[in-house]
Amino acid sequence: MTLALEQAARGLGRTAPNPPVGCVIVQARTDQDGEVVGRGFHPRAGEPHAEVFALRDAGERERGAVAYVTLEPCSHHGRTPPCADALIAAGVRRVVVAALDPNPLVAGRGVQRLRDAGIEVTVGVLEADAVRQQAGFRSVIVRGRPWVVAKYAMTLDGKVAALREGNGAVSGPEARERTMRWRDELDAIAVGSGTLGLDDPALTTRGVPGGRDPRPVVFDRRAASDPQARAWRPGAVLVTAPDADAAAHEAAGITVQRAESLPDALSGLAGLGIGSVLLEGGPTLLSAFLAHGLVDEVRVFVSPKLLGAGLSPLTAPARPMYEVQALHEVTVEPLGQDVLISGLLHDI
Ligand code: AOF
Ligand code: ZN
Repeated sequence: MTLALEQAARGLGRTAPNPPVGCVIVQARTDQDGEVVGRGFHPRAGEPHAEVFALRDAGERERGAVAYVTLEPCSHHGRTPPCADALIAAGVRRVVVAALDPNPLVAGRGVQRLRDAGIEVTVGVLEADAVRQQAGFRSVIVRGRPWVVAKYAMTLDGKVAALREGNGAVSGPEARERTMRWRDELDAIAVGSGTLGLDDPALTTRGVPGGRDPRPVVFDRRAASDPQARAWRPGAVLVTAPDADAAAHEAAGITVQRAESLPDALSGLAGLGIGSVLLEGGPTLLSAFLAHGLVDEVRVFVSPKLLGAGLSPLTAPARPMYEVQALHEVTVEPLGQDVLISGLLHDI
C-alpha cells in the first residue's frame, strides 16, 4: 500500500475534481513474499483510473494476484467504466483498499461488487495516509469546500516581514524548495490583494522537475488589484464582492468569482474544480480565514533570525488563551537552518 500511495502521489495537483489514486498489483508467493507485477496511478480527470493503468502494466500476469488500491474501486459509469468490473474481469484474487470512496455514486458499492464476485476484500490499510492524500477530493464531496493549507515563514521573534522596504525571504533554500513542492501538489494558491500589490508575486512552481503551476486565486473584495499583475495567467481567479466593478479583470480574461462571504467564496472555488488551496498570504487574509474556521492545515517555517518590530502572521486580535486554536497531528522537521512545524486544525 505504501507503493500504491507513492504511485497516487504522482497525480497530486493534477486530478481535480477527481482524487489522486494509486494501484499496485502483486503476485503473492506466500503471505510474506511476492512480486510487484503492475503499477498505475490516475493522471487526470477524464483519463482511465489507477486500476486500469496497473492492470495494463501487469500484462497477462494479474490473474490470481492481489491488487492494492488507495481508494475503493469505483462501481459507476462516470467518464470511465467501473474499476470493480475491470478487476473482476482480470481475475484478481484479492483486493486491499486503503479508504472507502465518499462519492455517493460509489460509497461502498465498489467493495460490495467485488465481494459479490467472490473476491476477498480488505479495507482500511494505511487509511489515515490515504485520506490525507485525498483531502482535497474528500473535502469537496463531504463539506462542499476545498481543503485549505495555510503556509508562512516567520523569524524566531514571530515576524513575517519588516515594516519598511527591504524585505527579503525569511526562510532558507530548503524551506523554499519544500514550498515549491507544495505548489506543485495543491490545486490552487491563494493570496490577498495586499500581498499582490506589495510583492507582485508570480505564484508559480520553480525548480521542481516536471512541476506544474497551481491556479492563482486572488482575494480582492474591491477588485482594485492591477489586472496586469504577474499572477494573472490563464486559469487565475479573482474572488470579489457581488457589486465590485471587475470589468477590467473580466476584459483581461480573468475568471471572476463573486461572493458575499468567505465561506461562499470557498464553495465557489469548489464549483470551479478546486479541491485544495495553499494559502500564502498575507496576515489579513489568513486572519479572515481563521476567524471563519476555514483553515484546515497549517505549515509554518521558523527561521533562526531576529527582526524586532515587524509584521505578525496574524492581524486579528488574539483569542483568549482558553479559546486558542491548538493544532493536532503535529510534526516538527528541521530543514536546513529552519524548522518546519505542521499540524491540522480539522480532520477530513
Ligand atoms: C477509482 N480509481 O483512480 C479514481 C477513482 O468520471 P470518472 O469515471 O473519472 O469517475 C470519477 C469518480 O471515480 C471520482 O469522483 C471518484 O469517486 C472515483 N475516482 N476511482 O476506482 C481511480 N480516480
Ligand atoms: Zn475507477
